[in-house]
Amino acid sequence: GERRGSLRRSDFPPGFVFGSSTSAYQVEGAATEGGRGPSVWDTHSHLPGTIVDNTTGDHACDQYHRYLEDVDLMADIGMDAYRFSISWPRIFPDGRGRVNREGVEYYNRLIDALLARGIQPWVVLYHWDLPQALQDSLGGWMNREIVSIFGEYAELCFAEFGDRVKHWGTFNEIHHITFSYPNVGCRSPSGVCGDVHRQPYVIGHHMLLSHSKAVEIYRAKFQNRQRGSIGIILDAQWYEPISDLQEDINAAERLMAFQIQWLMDPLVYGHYPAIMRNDLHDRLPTFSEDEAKAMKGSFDFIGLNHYTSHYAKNDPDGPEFSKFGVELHDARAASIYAKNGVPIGPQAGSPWLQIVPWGMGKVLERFKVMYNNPLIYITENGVDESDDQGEVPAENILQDNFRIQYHHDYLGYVIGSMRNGSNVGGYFAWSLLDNFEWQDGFSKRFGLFYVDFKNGFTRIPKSSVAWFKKLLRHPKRSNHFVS
Ligand code: GBH
Repeated sequence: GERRGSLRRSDFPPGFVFGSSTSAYQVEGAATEGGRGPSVWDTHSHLPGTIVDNTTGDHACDQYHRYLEDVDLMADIGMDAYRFSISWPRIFPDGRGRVNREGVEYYNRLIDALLARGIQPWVVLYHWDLPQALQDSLGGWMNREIVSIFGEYAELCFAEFGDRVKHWGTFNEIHHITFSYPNVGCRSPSGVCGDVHRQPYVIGHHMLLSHSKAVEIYRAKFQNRQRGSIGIILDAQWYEPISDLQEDINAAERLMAFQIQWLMDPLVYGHYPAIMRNDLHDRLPTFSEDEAKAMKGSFDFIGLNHYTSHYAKNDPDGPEFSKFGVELHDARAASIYAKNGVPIGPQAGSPWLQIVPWGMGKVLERFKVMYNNPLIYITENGVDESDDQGEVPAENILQDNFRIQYHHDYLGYVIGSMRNGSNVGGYFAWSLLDNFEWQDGFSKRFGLFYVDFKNGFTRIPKSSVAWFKKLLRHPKRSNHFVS
């Protein structure tokens, strides 16, 4: 359309950061190389019949061997930052104790390569790949002991990398993990399932405590000297009430609370929100006074992963208990993709992903109003092509005009939100590369670059690469506004 391609860096405030995101298990590969220990995702993906296309992340995008090439790709686009995660079992193969220097050296090389090309490393400590050893010996996130063990891992990372890493994220998507990790943890031979109606809230509780422990360590021992910032990454889609009925409006509110208030209220106020406590009673743990104190204000920024929006409908009995059904069940709400047969937005490759740019504005507005306008970075936003059998010819995928439109339109709402006062500091596209899309294996392609997994992992730019390059090639306004 008309507006397409019209975005410029100068439409964004000085210093606004553009980057792309990945995560360790989804791109690194080299699962058994460099002294890396196994994670719960290795175990999970190797169970027969688990991943839709029967693949694993053993090789993924082979970034472990190709990081220099990937850093060059980012530099060529003009990206300011790269958000990646550290594989915990690459640093601590047994989860704790013995440090694998080869793993530390890998991340040193990656960080140095980024900095050499003027790209800021944004590092996430936990993007789902728990060391299998901690699952086996402790029951993983179900055991409270993990809080101090996560603290040790975080401290090692701050000490090794914090001289060069100035942006840290503790957890990627606690909300999502707590409802999906049980499938992962439980299905692995050592899985500890426990009570499925309590488990998500116990896991989430331990993750919040682990987050605040890491922040406490960073602030006490590193932040003054290293001068970096630390935050947490939340996932939130928008839920639009399917009707004007108060019961549907309330259902949408509950679903938003399960994603945002559940985690933000502790981080801001030190306790869980009433809207969830009222329903869950003692299934929701509580924070001691000391824990609440440490939790309050334990972030410098919030990372927001946002992709899509759905309709919410009241459902007093709760939808049937299913893979992600605990949340819908407990929120007594149904998540619906269409109203009167009209989809909420165009369908992307993944069934759960409808293209609804205005939802970005709604979620940003909610953070601004509810939490006194925190600093937010959009840490993931993106869209995919389906390649279910892995047989769609590359040339059919490379012309990704719908992806250009997606980023253009969602960025339009980011700009609109900033004009309305939202404090947004940057935007990261998910993802740099097509990669291992968890349960969906390689059947969904979220990359700006196509990856030919069957032919030497060749990276081929989709059209969106040229679009981002054009957007980013203009001089950074920040250069003119150095204070
Ligand atoms: C992100 O989560 C992840 O951080 C990233 O690793 C991943 O590659 C990216 O999404 C793309 O999926 O299958 O209908 O039950 C985004 C939040 C929430 C999106 C759960 C997928 C699955 C819903 N995710 N949702 S469904």
